[in-house]
Amino acid sequence: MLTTIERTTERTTTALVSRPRRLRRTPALRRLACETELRAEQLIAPLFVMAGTDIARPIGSMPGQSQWSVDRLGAEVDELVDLGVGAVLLFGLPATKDALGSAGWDPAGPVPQAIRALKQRTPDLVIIADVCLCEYTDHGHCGVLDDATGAVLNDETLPLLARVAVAYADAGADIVAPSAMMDGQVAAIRAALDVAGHREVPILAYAAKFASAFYGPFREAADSTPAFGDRRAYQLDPANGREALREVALDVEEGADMLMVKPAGLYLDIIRQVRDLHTLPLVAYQVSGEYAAQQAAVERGWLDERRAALESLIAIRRAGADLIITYYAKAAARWLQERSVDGRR
Ligand code: PB1
Repeated sequence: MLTTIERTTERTTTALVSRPRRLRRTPALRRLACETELRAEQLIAPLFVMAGTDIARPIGSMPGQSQWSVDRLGAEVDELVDLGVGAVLLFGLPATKDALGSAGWDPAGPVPQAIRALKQRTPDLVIIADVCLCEYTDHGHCGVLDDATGAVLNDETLPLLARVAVAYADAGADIVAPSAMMDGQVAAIRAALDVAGHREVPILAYAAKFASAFYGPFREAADSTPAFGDRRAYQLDPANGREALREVALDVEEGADMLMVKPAGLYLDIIRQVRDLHTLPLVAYQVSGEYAAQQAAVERGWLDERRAALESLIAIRRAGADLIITYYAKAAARWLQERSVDGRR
């Protein structure tokens, strides 16, 4: 004798029109129905290269990441290439700093040296060079300062960023990536590259880069913490989504070849809107603080490193990023390799 609840349930189940769980029943069906792909080729590994020799110095705030001298960088890059990682993004730590950041355009500096060495070792590896002054200035800001007010001078910084970009292109960089958030930086760098004979070198614009609380570990790794103040007078307010879209549109107008949103995890809405508004390749940067926060939870046993990392990367891809700059690049490429072997989803 069926009770009222059982009768009702029986009517409901027989009347069920759709059963979405049918496609989640087995790993094979889940693979078939998977909507968002994550491949090693879509990952870009940030690397810190410093002056000196025989240095592979772990970064305390970013477990698994190191500062490399050029001679020690090669073996790390070989691993990335073997794992199929799409590209590397180089940041320089110079031997000396000054108010203008002149070590940035020194052809003997760590980044040009690393570019030449890596191009010799692995000619096919895509090398992206971050273009900014903050790693090279003794005050840690991304541009030159007004002596009286301490403000970052936009127009005076542009030719210096252009010199850095040309120095990296001269060394053989495949792509330059201006991250200073100066108005007009893409146009200035494009003009300088063309005049210097680098018409074919693309620009990956850090188009929507927010004044985020999640850059701390990077600043420790790159020794680029501002000596005073902050970057809110040139990086975007996290509250301003529409302003970010205006910045992206300006970089497209100035000739950007690729666009970036940064950080990533807290800015999936911006990634989605930029994806829907523009057709250029879209890169998202999962920044140091996003990585460090997850790793801290992993170290406390609160998160499963592999599952949490891959989920965070899938989310960025699902939001619309074609490529992801991530400190998980090597680990994720390895997990993806293993998964393609054991078929786990
Ligand atoms: O991983 C990160 O936190 C990236 C930090 C990023 C590098 N482009 C900038 C963060 C900062 O504002 O210090 C560096 C600015 N040129």
